[in-house]
Amino acid sequence: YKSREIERRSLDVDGLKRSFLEWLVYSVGKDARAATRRDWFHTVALAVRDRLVDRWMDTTRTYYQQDAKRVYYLSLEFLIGRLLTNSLANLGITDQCRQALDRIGLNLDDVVEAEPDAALGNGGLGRLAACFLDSMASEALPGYGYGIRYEFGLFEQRFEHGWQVEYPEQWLQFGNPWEFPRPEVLYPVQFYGRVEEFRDSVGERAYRWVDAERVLAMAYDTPVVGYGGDTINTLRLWSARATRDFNFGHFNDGAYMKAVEQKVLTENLSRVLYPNDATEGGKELRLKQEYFFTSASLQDILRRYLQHHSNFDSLPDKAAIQLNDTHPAIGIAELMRLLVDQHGVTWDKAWDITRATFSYTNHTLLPEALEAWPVRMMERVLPRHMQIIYEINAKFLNRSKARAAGDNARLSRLSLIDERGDRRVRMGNLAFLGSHKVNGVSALHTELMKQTVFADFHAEFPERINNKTNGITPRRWLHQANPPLAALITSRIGNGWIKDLSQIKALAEKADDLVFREEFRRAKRKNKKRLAAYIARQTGVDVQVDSLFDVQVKRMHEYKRQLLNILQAIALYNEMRDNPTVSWVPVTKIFAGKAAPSYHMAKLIIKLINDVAKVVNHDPSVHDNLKIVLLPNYNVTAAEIIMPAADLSEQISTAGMEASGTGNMKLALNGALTIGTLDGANVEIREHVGEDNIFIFGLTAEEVNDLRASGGFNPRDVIASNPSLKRALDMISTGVFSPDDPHRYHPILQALTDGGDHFLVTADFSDYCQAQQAAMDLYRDQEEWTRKAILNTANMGWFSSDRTIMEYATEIWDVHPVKPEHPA
Ligand code: 26Q
Repeated sequence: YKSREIERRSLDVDGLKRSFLEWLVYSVGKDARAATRRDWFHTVALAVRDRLVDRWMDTTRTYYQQDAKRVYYLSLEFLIGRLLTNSLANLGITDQCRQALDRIGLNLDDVVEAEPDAALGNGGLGRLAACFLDSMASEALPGYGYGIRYEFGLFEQRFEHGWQVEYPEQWLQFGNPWEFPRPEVLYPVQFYGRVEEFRDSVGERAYRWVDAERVLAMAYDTPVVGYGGDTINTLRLWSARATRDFNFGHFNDGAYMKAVEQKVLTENLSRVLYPNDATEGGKELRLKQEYFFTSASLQDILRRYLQHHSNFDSLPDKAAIQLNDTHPAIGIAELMRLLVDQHGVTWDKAWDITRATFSYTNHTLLPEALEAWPVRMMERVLPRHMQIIYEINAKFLNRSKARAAGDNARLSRLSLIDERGDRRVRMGNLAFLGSHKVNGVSALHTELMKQTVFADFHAEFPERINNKTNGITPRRWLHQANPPLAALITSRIGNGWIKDLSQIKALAEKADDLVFREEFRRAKRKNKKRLAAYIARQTGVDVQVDSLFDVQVKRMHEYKRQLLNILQAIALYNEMRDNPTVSWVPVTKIFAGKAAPSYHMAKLIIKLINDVAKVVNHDPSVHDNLKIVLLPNYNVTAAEIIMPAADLSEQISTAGMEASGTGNMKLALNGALTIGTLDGANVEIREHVGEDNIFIFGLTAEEVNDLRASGGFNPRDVIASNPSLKRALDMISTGVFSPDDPHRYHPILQALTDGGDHFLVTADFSDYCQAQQAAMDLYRDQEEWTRKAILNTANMGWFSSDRTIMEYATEIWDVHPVKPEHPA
């Protein structure tokens, strides 16, 4: 028994090896000859998990004993990806683990490949939440993530005849070794029913929610290992369970099958992640998901608080709750309900506590992406919350009325209810009003918030809006994803950068060092070879390792303008065919990204890229100087292969539309040069890397705004005056890329012409092509290109999510690092 205990903690090669063999036999239930790669993954993960548990409990106990202020990050998405490499690296036992596996005749890299990619998110917002978890743990901040344990993550994308087809993503199929089910951590969550008014013990009007349906939320905990392995925080995800009493009623009636059916329906609540990264209006199940996890999280937060306190006065001193977009914004009404209805706090006091506890991050200005739930639905699903929202609104509008001085348009814009058409609850307004701080995710985005969606609220509460420019974790996005470059950096400046990315600045002086440049290129080339092999495996296309790897990887969206990129590719293809004797810079255009299943235009753009790729890649007249690939099923794992291998980073959204971007940061940190518009965090990337080391083109946000406002833009004129654009569009419209269906791309051409080209693809085309030309010209000068690439890496230190998270901690949450205490 004693030796077993030591075994579970040992970090040396022998101890790890013995642990692996023991886990394989006694927990996975296989012998070494019969074990599959997946068995070994489970074995290694379970053994590594053992090494976390003591420190995890130490961390949790220390927070409890010190009654530390905690921050709760409420997010409907956590795009974490794989955890094995991450856990090993943060614990600092990668080498030991590799050697231990060597001795069993196994390769760590193969074992790692058997882990499914946890895709509990759509894109930027979900990945940001995952980077924040890593940074909170690495900065020793008492931070908890709360979300949903979806049984199915983001769909798996395949291409069939060039079209996107979605398949269920069954990440839990073979079990999840990282999670700890907590069947005893169970909270009731209610839906439907009605509200009854009654008189409380002192004769005051009070309300209770009755005849509601009940669902249980059960917790699953995943340890979040900080760098160095000292702090280990918790990600708590909720899973829906049917209540037992509910089923028994039916059982006694003999309606057994009905009861089981009901149970399945109830548990659908946590079945699947919604695959839209912009709102699709009004799906009831989505509203129920939002309330389900928010209510369970708040009950859990209050339970923890009440272990040390007997009233709620100091809740804001002990808990900060961050709303990741409006998806958990119903939490504001829910905390009011819990305080007022369940715990007897007075309304005004409850409101002060609520506001002091919540803060809200906005991630988009797109009007179609601002959540607005139909009042009719809210009244049915969450009747008491609808009342509370009316009450908050009435009190607020009453107060504002005095200042609005008869400006009814202004009052109706401030209202929590959109009264136009079917009445809707504006979740952004609720989140703003119920928070003490509201932040945007880049400097430009935050300014635009003040000028557009929240202009009226900003006038009312000028201190509330603040900026927190996004960041990325250097552990996953440089240290783990890019071993060749990480090793090179460490060889020159030591490994302090992993924990404090600002130190990477010291590389800047090496940009003029010929030997360093050579080694930097060699690291990039290694990564490009790895990506080339991945491309060959995934698509069958062979690409030249020494071509310019031009990368656009992100969700498929019209505003992100993959269309602009593929049009430029067609124009370049034509130039190459027209001028076969010119010595062209070989270019590989790499795309990857999923489209929301109901977003037809985005899916048509996917088909277009695949159709163009097929023609170009098989045309011998371009002599392999241009290849186009669209990689299927972009996810965190694919990103870890792609980011380190890019030469050029495409960040070409219509200015004013991309809130921040975070792929832009991952690519620049890994030594890609950016070609981009002055949008989102690109603006700040330019400031940091220097304008000589980035290719900026296109209309600015202000120019876009003016152009749209004046209505003075006719895409047909622009097309007519640009022969290469006209030719590219003509090729699409005459079926050069779709001979089987020449009219296939009519909707795209329509949008670019009669549709008014809302995303200004034609308006920016010529400037974009010039910037592309400048990039290709520079690429001929490999020394100069490498110099600029190094300066990108060296100047990206500020974009660490450690910096971002410390700004949240000091300026919004007032939470402080707490060092875990380890008992002797
Ligand atoms: C809402 C309601 C119903 C169904 C789905 C949704 C939904 C889901 C996901 C709406 C939006 C999202 C995701 C948005 C997102 O990822 N936004 C990105 O956030 C990043 C992190 O701040 C930014 O860098 C990106 O610019 C922004 O697009």
